[in-house]
Amino acid sequence: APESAPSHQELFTVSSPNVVYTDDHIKSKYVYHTTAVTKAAEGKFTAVPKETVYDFKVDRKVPKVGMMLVGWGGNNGSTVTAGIIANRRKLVWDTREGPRAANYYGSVVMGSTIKLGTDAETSEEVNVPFHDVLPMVHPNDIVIGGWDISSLNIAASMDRAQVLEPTLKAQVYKEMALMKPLPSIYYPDFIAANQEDRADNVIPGSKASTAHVEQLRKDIRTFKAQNNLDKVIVLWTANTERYADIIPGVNDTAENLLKAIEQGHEEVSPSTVFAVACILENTPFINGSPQNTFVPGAIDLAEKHGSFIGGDDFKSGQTKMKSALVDFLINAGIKLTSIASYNHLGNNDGKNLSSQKQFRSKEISKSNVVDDMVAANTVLYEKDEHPDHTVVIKYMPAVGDNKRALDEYYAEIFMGGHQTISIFNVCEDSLLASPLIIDLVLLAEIMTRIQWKTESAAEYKGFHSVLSVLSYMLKAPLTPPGTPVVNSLAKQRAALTNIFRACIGLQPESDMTLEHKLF
Ligand code: NAI
Ligand code: DG6
Repeated sequence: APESAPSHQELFTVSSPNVVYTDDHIKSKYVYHTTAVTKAAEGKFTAVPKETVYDFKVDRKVPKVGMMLVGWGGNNGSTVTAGIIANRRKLVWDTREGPRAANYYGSVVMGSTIKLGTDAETSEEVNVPFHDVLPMVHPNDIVIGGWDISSLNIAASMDRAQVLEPTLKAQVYKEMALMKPLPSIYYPDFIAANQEDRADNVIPGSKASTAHVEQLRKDIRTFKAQNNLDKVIVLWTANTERYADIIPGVNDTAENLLKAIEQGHEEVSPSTVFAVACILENTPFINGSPQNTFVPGAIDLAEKHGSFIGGDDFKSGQTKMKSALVDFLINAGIKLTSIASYNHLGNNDGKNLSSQKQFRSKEISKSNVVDDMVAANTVLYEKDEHPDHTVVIKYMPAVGDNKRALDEYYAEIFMGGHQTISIFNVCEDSLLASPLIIDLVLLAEIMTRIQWKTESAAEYKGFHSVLSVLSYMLKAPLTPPGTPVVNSLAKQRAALTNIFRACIGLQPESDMTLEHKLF
């Protein structure tokens, strides 16, 4: 693991009366423009431009960060660990197609750029790496740890996953063999019965308890102390659980949830116990699986403690395509009438999802991803009208982690015609999910260092506990209670980049490029 907190070199500074750099902070004054709409008579509207002035403050000190993965010994956990080590050590390995070098492809933060502005002399676009917009942690500097109900060390887990090339594995094996997952909590009813044979590393007790919460809190504190960390982020990349029933008096409020845990209520899932432990430890917790970890009581608890939570379910391949393609079709005025999404995979995730209750959690998160785009187009769709949408997942051991996803989009076009788009997407699922884990950790971390206030307020405060800004990486974005869910991939990315820009006093990227049109 890296020895000390890394230093960060800023690639650019913003020169503006609205932006101040101190040794510790970047402070910006930002005018946020919105449009308030009121309904007038006969279905007409009145739109009134509004301005709100916000002060943002970003802590410039890049902390030493630890990432603790729940399900560390799984395909995602072992793959992301090997990937970070390979990048840290700048490894190159042979493949049948020639040498390959470590990279962070698939990570928005590490692999993409944003437009900073236009060159003052040439008027050409100046783009900067996303990672350089704010002082962010570098993934190579992350210390990795975590829990798994399987006792295999992470090198052996990497073998079990069958994702990476043997020539790469050989170079990281020794280091990863020393990585041992902490015992975890296992309540058999929540994951598929076919997972039982790997559960040989469990903390005693098969239902929620305060002792479990306290043990997980202790694990986080110990990991932090042993590695001299400023901060820890915890991420659930363990098996998909079944949904927990929402029961009044049990998991509907923070108080009831804590009481239910104390009383060992059987409807409190392991992922919720992890969430509660993290919230009480003021450690950001992200759920990469689809189940309803964040029952109302957990959200309430996070709000009360001002602790960050984010979820649900990594959006890696099929759904990412869906949230881009459906956005395109509907915004192009094409009436999408059905989506048939089929996929098969042969890894342990597929095995777990072959059980009906766990599949149901995934079916829900994969199915709700177009609702806002459909609802927004009142020209194409009547109120409550939806395209047909079906999701099928089959377990096919032979293909391992190489998931096959087949999608058919069927749409109505001009004058009663039809358009059918078929997509066949094949890729190693864990190689898509691993960079998302990195993005989620880096983004959750920087969100702990951004504060805001209105002009008149005396004190700065953090963003809302529910980090909807992570939506780009998640299939079923969790948003603050009562606020809308945005599924359009383009809007999710714009929200992220424009919030970052606001923190350095820059206007949202409008893509108007009037400088190229008005002269
Ligand atoms: P996996 O089955 O290989 O790994 C899950 C790990 O979690 C296993 O090692 C298992 O022993 C462990 N585990 C189960 N219950 C646990 C508990 N209570 N505490 C600690 N460890 C526990 O699955 P994989 O492929 O790594 O995926 C992980 C999760 O991410 C799944 O829920 C999957 O649905 C979700 N996901 C994966 C995506 C991908 O592209 N790979 C995309 C979207 C979501
Ligand atoms: C098969 O659907 C297994 C799932 O875990 C998915 O691979 C995972 O949720 C990724 O889904 P998507 O739709 O983002 O590719």
